[in-house]
Amino acid sequence: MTEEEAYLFDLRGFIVVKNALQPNQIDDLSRRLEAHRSSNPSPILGSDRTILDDDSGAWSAPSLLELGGAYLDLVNLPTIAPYLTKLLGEHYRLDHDYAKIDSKMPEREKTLYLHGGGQGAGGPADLVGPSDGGQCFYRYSNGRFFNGLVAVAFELDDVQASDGGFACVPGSHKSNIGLPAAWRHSKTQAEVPDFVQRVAAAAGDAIIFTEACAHGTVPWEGKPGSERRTLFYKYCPHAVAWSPCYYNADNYPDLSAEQRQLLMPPSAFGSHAVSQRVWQRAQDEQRELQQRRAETQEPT
Ligand SMILES: O=C(O)CCC(=O)C(=O)O
Repeated sequence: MTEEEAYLFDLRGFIVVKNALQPNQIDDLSRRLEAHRSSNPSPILGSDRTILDDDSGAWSAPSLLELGGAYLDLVNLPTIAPYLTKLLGEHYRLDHDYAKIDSKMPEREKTLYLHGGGQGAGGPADLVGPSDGGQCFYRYSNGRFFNGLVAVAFELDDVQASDGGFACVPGSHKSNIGLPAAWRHSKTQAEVPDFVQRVAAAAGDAIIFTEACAHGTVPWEGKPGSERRTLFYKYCPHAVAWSPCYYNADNYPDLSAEQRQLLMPPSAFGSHAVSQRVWQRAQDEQRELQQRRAETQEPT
């Protein structure tokens, strides 16, 4: 992270990393996503959940990691990893992932809903968490960044600012006053307040933002038939969790040892050997439990 990028991240709450993905990676990600969409009418929302609950919507959707190939590479991409170390410290963890596809939608489904913002969270009704449990904080002190959740949005398509897509209230991650309710929702682009910055990006760029910055998705008004396909990988410091469940690295046999460590559940010691052993034991016990349940359900 250059001095200029650090300055801009602290000032605005986001930066755009140009060409974070190589053309062959964009092709691979795009091909696998389209293959999945063609056989699955409801696209993956993410993420892998060790505890599956069919009623819980997004929390029970499969992870993008199931698509394999470059989806695994994104976990610890060399063009992005140095930024994450700077913003989250050593031993940060991947908390959740999902794909988002923006296109012309019915009116009710395309509202810009600004969330996050203020010191920690955006107020009692905020999507990022009704209370500030530390999940979305932002701070810079002693020459270091501290973030509760850092999002990396990998763009697979070119997006002009006027098309729609990622937008935020620059600087709101340091605001002392929550976002006024009147500005939280915009049903059309015309309603979007003028202090909201719409961020353009090219295919292969990554927008890195702190979840503490008030942000959302501007209603899509790109060319007819156009889409914005964005892959979100969101990371926490090693002791922080945003999502209620954790990855099970055993579900993805092609992960490297380093990638497996990034899928660890939160703990004070990060991917320390002791925490790894404890987590391994928990996973082994869960597997055994599932096996015993299956055995007892078998017809006699
Ligand atoms: O569409 C976007 O880039 C913003 C997505 C968003 O609001 C989020 O990831 O919390």
